[in-house]
Amino acid sequence: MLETPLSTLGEPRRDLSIASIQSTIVDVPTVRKHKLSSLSVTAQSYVIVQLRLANGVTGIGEAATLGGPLWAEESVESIKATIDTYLAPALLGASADRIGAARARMDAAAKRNNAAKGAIESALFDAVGITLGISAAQLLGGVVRDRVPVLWTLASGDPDQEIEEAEQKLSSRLHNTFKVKIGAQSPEADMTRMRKLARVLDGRARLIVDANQAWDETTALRCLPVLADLGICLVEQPVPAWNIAGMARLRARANVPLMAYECVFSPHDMLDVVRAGAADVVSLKIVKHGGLLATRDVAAVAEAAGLGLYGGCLLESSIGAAAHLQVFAGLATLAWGCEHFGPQILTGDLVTEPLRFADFHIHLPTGPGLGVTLDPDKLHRYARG
Ligand code: MUC
Ligand code: MG
Repeated sequence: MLETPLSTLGEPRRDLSIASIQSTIVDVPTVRKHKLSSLSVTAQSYVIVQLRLANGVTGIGEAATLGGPLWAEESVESIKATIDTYLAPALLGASADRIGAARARMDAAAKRNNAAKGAIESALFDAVGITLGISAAQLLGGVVRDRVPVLWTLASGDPDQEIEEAEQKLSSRLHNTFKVKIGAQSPEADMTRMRKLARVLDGRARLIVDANQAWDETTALRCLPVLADLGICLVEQPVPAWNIAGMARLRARANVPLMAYECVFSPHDMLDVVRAGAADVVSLKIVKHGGLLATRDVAAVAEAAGLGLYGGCLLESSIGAAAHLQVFAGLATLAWGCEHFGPQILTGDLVTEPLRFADFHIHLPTGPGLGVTLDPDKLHRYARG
């Protein structure tokens, strides 16, 4: 045995063996339609994991999806089935503080299924942190920053509505960077929309765009100079995830930095993007990478290659957002801030005390584990069926 698990230390409080893992599908309506290039949502679906230890502590985690199995392969239905049938049985009785070993057990029980694994690993960090009275960020090595600049995503497709929404966020000092979702309409219509947004918000806000893989290489070649002229500071995943060589060719000619998103799930994907010279920035996300530890692995590859880091989201509630913040808090650099707008786009959150947004930043919650507490009434209210 290489180490003494905390569960053998004698105090009953320290019995960290995993007693049960429960998963619940919830659907929470959004305040407005959120339109991406290939899907739109009016309710956001999650699987909430409650992982109970033998010492009585329960940790929570969340797996988010977008549009069923449209944004990625996993849907809430498949995530729940994978957790209940394969991942939970592989972990029952194991010691929760051996998170690396739990990761290996999950990988042996199911290939990929990263959102499902990420939700369970979040719950492990939460349960162990609560037991020890320290945050997940502390378990991961400690806090470098306790707040992160946070942007807002404009995604109704109607520029007048989007300007009104942006003005509201600016005047309440919640957000001064906006990510505009493009690709659901023609490139010409999107460029007209972007000209309008850039003109009205000029000098008061930074704009980035996210094409969600909508363009082919020639369309991207035509549009990137327009976006660069408008002062757009970052373009996310303009071409399909498979077209890493195309993204590298675009990057060589573009005057605007490119962010890799759908093309980077694993650290190996990250390495491929680095080798191809296909991106300036990478968007990190627990559901893509499969957990807090894996998110750090991807970040390490990107950092080693000199890429900028950006904290992505999949419209997580405060539970999933808190798990991300616990990782983001400990990264050496996070030059591009993050985008956790989920808690504000939902008509109701799932925690007793939502995350704090102030002065254009989202704040790392204080408190052990993930730092947020599941509200059982809300879980009940939004639970499917
Ligand atoms: C993405 O492409 O960034 C998450 C938030 C959002 O607006 O879209 C998704 C995925
Ligand atoms: Mg994106």
